[in-house]
Amino acid sequence: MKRRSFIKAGELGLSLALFSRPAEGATFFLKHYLSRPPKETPFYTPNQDFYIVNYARPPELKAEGWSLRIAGNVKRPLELSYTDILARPPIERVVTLECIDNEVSGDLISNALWKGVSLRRLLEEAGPGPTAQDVVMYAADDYSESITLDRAMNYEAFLAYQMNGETLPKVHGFPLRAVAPGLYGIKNVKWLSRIELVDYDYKGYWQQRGWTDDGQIKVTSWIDAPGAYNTINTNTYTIRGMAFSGGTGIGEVSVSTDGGRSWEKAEIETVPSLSCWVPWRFEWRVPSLSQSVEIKARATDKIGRTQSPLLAGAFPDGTSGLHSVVAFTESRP
Ligand SMILES: Nc1nc2c(c(=O)[nH]1)N[C@H]1C(S)=C(S)[C@@H](COP(=O)(O)O)O[C@H]1N2
Ligand SMILES: [Mo]
Repeated sequence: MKRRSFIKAGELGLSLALFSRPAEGATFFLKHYLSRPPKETPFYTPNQDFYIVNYARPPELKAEGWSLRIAGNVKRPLELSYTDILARPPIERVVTLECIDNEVSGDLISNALWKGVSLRRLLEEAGPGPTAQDVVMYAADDYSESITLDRAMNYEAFLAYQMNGETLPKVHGFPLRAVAPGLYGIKNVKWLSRIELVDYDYKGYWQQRGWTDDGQIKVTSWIDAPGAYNTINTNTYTIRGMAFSGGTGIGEVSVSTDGGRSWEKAEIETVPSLSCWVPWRFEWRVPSLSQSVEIKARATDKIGRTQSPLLAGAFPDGTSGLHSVVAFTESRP
């Protein structure tokens, strides 16, 4: 990576020298060296392409001999084998996972159809004590995280053993992982070994280091096409991308082709759940002018939260900002 950009910097000097006007030289450089093809984001991410974030080596677990304990402040502690889990009524949901480290338009986000058992159902079997506050999830790699009992009961959280119709792959948490719609990846604990209900606000590994306890996903959207510094010389062009809100569904996406001065509504696709990303598109009538344009996207969810334009890094509660892509249009006869 570093070496590539070093060579490019050298090429920049060369190509700039070929032009009398520096601005023209810069445009030439952007078009020819930094242009990136449009991105294809398939609605369902194939398992082999699904992003992975592991803090340790994935533990080698066998379904045989593995069990999940549900204990702590519950009336009837449970110990469930893999076959016990599979014997419970299954649920299937389309949920997009996003890492809290994902940059706006980054790659640490993927979408799958998951199959598993409702966490609410299992907790009801165990019977939460009246003073229980947090549901702590412990994993075989020594990771642990918590969600509130309210989150566990009322936001369709589940424990998944299948991903896109296949047995949950080892790197994604085999035999069983949590899927917590609306909450960043950190709360979606893989390789589950034990669930404990506690009467206090449990601070997991990241909370002890100042990261968000709540973990609610921020509204985001990004542009897949055009790619950076593409040249567009057709009369119309389909600007497209994706939007995601966590668990609240996308209500609206707007697009600007003038750097954010004016906005127009994009078309959004109908998707199978409120907890997955949403493809959008905008048919742009391309001006017949030789110019650079800055394209931006902005999403609003179904409960009226709008994507924040403020640039934020991942710490402490997730990135924000508007994705922007610079492209070049050309005058046409
Ligand atoms: N046990 C365990 N669970 C974990 C992690 C981990 O390292 N260990 N990483 C978390 C993080 S930061 C993210 S973003 C998601 C990633 O899930 P994936 O690798 O299946 O995409 O898992 C979460 N659950
Ligand atoms: Mo993450």
